[in-house]
Amino acid sequence: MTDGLFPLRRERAEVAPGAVHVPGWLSVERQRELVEACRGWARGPVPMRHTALPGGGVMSVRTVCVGWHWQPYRYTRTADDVNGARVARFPAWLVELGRAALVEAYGDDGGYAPDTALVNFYERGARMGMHQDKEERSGAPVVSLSIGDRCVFRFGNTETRGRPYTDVELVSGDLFVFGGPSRFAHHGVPKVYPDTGDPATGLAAGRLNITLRETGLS
Ligand code: MD3
Ligand code: FE
Repeated sequence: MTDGLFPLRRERAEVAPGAVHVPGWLSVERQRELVEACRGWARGPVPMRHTALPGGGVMSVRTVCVGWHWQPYRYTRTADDVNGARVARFPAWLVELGRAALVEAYGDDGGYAPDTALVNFYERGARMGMHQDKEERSGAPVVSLSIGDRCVFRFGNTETRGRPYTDVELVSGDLFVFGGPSRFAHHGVPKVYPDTGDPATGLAAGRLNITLRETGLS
């Protein structure tokens, strides 16, 4: 089945080798807990903000990091591009959630030990251009959790930012795991559909994405 032709596919699928989409993995209750946790991280010690880009622009999404702070294009323990504070520590329950995600996707957690989470918030009109995540020194999978408004997630290839790519609709509660040959593929979020989330998650508007990663740093 081709996602581009069937954007409403809502079954589990391996979109590319190592890239597993599990629709509806998070219960509404679990999503509500995650929204609350993200609200806490967004307040501090490092406030959620639009990341400044080296070229002078800012990203349209707002981001807060947990465990390690990501800035273009490195990880640090302190948020030197925000307020200099040490980022929030990475909680044990989030390690367990990451392992459960890998068991769900691959049948085995592979000793997964995520130590950073990037929380992205998409307000109306926010998007994310095609990019690779390659600041991590580990080839361990990335776990992505979506809450709130539906979006188009574009999953590309490791060679170029352009075609070929596959568009997948991500809905509140969806899990996506990117491991193996998919770990360093280009990807982006070209569109978010406003007011398509379920307020029962605690998110009245917008889209929240949480990614768990292993930095390979110490
Ligand atoms: C595939 N976030 O934070 S999640 C990011 O929805 C990021 O906010 C998007 O891209 C978002 O870097 C997409 C899906 C995702 C995240 C990381 C990946 C896919 C990935 C890393 C490698 C391969
Ligand atoms: Fe990314």
